Amino acid sequence: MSTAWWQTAVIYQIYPRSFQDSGGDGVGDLQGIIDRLDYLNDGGENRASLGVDAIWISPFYPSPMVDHGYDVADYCDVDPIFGNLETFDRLLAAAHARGLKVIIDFVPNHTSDRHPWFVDSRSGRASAKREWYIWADPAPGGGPPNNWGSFFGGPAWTFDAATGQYYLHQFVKEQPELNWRHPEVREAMFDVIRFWLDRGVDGFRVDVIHLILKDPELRDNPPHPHVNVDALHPNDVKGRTLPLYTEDLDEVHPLLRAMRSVFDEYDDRVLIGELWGSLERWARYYGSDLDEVHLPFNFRLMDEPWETAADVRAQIEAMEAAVPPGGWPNYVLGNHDRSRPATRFGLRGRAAAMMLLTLRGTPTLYYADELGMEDVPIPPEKIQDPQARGLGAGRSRDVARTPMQWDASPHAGFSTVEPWLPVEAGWRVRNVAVQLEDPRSYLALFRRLLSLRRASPALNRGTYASLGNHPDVFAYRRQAGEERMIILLNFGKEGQVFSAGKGVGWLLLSTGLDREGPVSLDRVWLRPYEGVIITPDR
Ligand code: TEU
Repeated sequence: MSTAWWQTAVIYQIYPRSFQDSGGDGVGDLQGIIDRLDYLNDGGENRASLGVDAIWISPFYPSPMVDHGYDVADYCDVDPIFGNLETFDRLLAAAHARGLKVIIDFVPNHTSDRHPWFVDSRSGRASAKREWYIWADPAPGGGPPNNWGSFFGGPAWTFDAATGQYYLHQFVKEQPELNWRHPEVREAMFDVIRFWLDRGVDGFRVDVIHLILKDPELRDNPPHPHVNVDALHPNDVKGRTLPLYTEDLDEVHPLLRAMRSVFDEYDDRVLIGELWGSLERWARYYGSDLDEVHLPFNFRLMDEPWETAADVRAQIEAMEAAVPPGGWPNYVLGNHDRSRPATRFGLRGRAAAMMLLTLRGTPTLYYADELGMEDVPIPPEKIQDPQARGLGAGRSRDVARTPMQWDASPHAGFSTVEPWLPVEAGWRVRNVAVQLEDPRSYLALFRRLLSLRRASPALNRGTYASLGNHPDVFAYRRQAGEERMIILLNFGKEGQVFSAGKGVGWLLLSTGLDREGPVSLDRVWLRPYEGVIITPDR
């Protein structure tokens, strides 16, 4: 089987506001990313390099930043806070010189309300761009056209007094939704994709691809049959309903095939889709002929609660069974919308990291998760996230968006001034410089895992098979040709003796980074929460 670069790659997500500030304004920027590329991949043998293969940069386009860049005012430029197109071209060249691929974000569902298209659209009902967005008359008797709600709280409709109609927005009201049923919208947006692919980017992560079409009749979503309305935030209109007419419509698949064909005009580019849905619905986004997205983001390990090894094994096996023949899995443990994995997994965090980097499929690693960064409590007056304004401080995503911690200097080496979000209190000990010196740090574990994965076809492209059904130890084998790797992850609080076969194997790596050497495969001792990688072949 021939392997595409994005199958064996490890993707590193950069939230550009928080990676490195080079301009001294407390917000990260593209030059900052250039300055830190050697940390990610120096293209050589430098031991300080993490060794990831691709970066995905969250939006850096001109934006009023109401949703921190997911409200795009111009798809073909760079916000001055991040640099300009020339900085972007230098970033791309510098990354490529190191063999590092660059994936950027595409936000097709909505623009900013400052985008010239929307300014035109709302200028009058006769505007040539009126139908580029989703406008509707008030309901008979007044009020929003239907019961659709916003992910960020409140109704998904805002009234425009000047033209007497409502426009749709399933996020903040400053994110009006494009009408993808309009052929001119499709063509304009496909040209945006070409603009960046022509520039040399290696692919896109596409925001909420399951939302881009909605019911043309604007029917009410049905009430949610199971939700406890009293437990919802009073403003959570959306949570009271099932998104039958707003998400995952069947017609989205032909549209994604058309989008994919734009990528196929170029060599070797990757299309990654962000979407949520049941396993069966999710798997359809590969396309019936693998002709939609290359990688539909798989958030199951991030979103599903898991307490035991049995839970995780069930998740992985169900996912492996759902992926269509020839489709390639992927795994995400953390991103800019969710609580940090080190916080969610606690003592199981290192074993979870080992799992992410040894399962079959492309892993996406969120910046600073390699430091074991935890959620950072944000004082109420410093909260930035619009989701917190709509649904309460408990829903703030800021906790996972704080500045990268490079060293023990003020502001953790991220900036020379106070950053846009506070640096975690423990930055003097939890930072790249300290962890590079500590052979047992989280960062040391990630570097070892990445280098093992890179060198091992079994790990980076091999087959997957579960081993046994132990309640606390999640065990599996990866294999490519003659090479085999056995991964044992003890998610339980007790030590375990696990039988992984016969004969003698070689323990290559423990999550404690404190042992290696021969082991009897029929009696592998695992400490509480310990994960190990063993090769039976040495
Ligand atoms: O997120 C999509 C999404 O569904 C979010 O509602 C997410 O699940 C929620 O915020 C979690 O608390 C994407 C982006 O990743 C997110 O940052 C944007 O705010 C959103 O789209 C709108 O573009």
